[in-house]
Amino acid sequence: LQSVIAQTLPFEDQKPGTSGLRKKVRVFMQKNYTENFIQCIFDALGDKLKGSTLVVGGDGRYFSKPAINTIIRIASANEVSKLIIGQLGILSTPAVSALIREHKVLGGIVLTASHNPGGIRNDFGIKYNIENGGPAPDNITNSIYELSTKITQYKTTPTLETDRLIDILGTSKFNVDGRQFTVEIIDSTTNYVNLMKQIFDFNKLRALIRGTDQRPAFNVLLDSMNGVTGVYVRNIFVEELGASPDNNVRRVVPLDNFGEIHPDPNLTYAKDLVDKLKEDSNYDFGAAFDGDGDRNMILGKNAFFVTPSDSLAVLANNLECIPYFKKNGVNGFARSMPTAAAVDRVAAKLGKEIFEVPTGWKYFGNLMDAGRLSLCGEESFGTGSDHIREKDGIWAVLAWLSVIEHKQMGVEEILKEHWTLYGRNYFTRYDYEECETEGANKMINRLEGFIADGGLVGKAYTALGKTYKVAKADNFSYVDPIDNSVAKNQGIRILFEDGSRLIYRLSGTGSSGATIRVYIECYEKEDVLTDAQVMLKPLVEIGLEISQLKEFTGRNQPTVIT
Ligand code: VG1
Ligand code: CO
Repeated sequence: LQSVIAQTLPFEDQKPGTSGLRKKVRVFMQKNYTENFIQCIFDALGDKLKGSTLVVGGDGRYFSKPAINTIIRIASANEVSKLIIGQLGILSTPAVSALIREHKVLGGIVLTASHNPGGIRNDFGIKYNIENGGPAPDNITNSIYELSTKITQYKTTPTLETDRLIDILGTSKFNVDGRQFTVEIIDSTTNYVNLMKQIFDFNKLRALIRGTDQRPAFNVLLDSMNGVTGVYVRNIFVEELGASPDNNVRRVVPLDNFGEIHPDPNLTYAKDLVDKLKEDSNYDFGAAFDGDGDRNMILGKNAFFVTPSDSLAVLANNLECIPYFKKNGVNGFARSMPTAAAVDRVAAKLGKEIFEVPTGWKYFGNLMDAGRLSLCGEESFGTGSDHIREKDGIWAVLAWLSVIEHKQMGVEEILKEHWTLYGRNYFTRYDYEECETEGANKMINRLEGFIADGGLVGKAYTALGKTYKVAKADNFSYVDPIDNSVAKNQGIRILFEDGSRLIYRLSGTGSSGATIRVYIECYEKEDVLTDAQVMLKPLVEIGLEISQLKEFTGRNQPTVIT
């Protein structure tokens, strides 16, 4: 086969966001749009690309197959020596990360827009992961973007027959320009399932889920939301751990449009699961995952909600019951900046290092590689450890079940015990999705003005009888402790004297308009059982007042509250 050089023109909008390039499917379908971006990824890798192996796969959303075929042809022409691809293009984001590490390859390309809706009218995405298995750091995504603004040609092998190539397990070898090019189609779950077996005690988990002579079965309901985790859930929970395919799992067949739902595990988009647990008190536990399998939501009996910031803290406090940590020890903990600081209290008590990084999993990778970080999380339903370099929804559920098995306590009991010991960091996030960009930018600019002129500091705000005084206000900036790289303007923070926080950010994962996120947090030592929305109401009002969000966006209500 002979490769050719195809002429092209740059697109102006190929700047990767928090987690890769995400656009409407029709944007990716434009002539040369996907080709350009793939070529720019390869060009950004420079000399390392020649002779390399890459992993390719994704959540199976609409447009995955044509995108993978494009990657195969362009990779072959760019002297990549081998692609390892999940059958039918299916690999969860954590599974890609695990494969890159297992096979010690140069990197991987993940085809997903994660929790964004899929299907022809919705979103597609492409993300590059580096050799540690984690999302490419800013310097690489910036260089991909730079290249995309200048690209004039790409290399491809148009005659390489890709039809049904990814459907069947096995290895195909091609001769391209006199070099050998290999495509290996692998089972989507084998490697990941083996990794989970090494980390957790499957015998104990099976006893928990199936019950024993002494104990009834712990009744779980796992919701894959028609996303990629379905295949992993069936394999791990049904086949390995003996969960019932009828009663313990739901929506476990991956669909390319996620059945027209928003595959985002939170109280709004996974309301279906919440309602099921409320209706049926036979369930002891519920969990949901996002489209690409890196997010998780944990619920207890009657849909008792565990906020992700608390989930992280509880796991941090109980890691010793998981074989992986027993063997490897526990290094430090970390959270993204907007995540509530519950885990900080656990770190202080256990004498562990704690890191606060910008939003996005890519900022955890260096700390893990340096052996400083074992467990981390984000308020956006992301939890994970240094077993891979992505957050990991299934891992989080297995970790929670391990803690439950070890403590022989339910979810709500575990949380209440935790709060009694540490106090409670109340947290909520208000999302205003797809606002008009102009108004959202004006709002943020005005807040930035307050920070520049120092005007907020010392001011007192009162709402519903509570008064908060501003101690500090800034735009979060992070210096990576390992490579000293700097990430600026990562979110506006208003920090109050009592430790409460208000944070404002614009989302970097949306595909249209501007999504504003407002993060609200306070801490209570004694009063730990109040409803979070009630407890945080005064701060929410103050947050709206300071930002004038309603005036700038015309929105009276958030789209999603978590
Ligand atoms: C959101 C979350 C962030 C998360 C990112 C990717 O980013 O807030 O915490 O890391 O999504 O998650 P943003 O910029 O929209 O706030 V997912 O499951 O894409 O992989
Ligand atoms: Co995701």
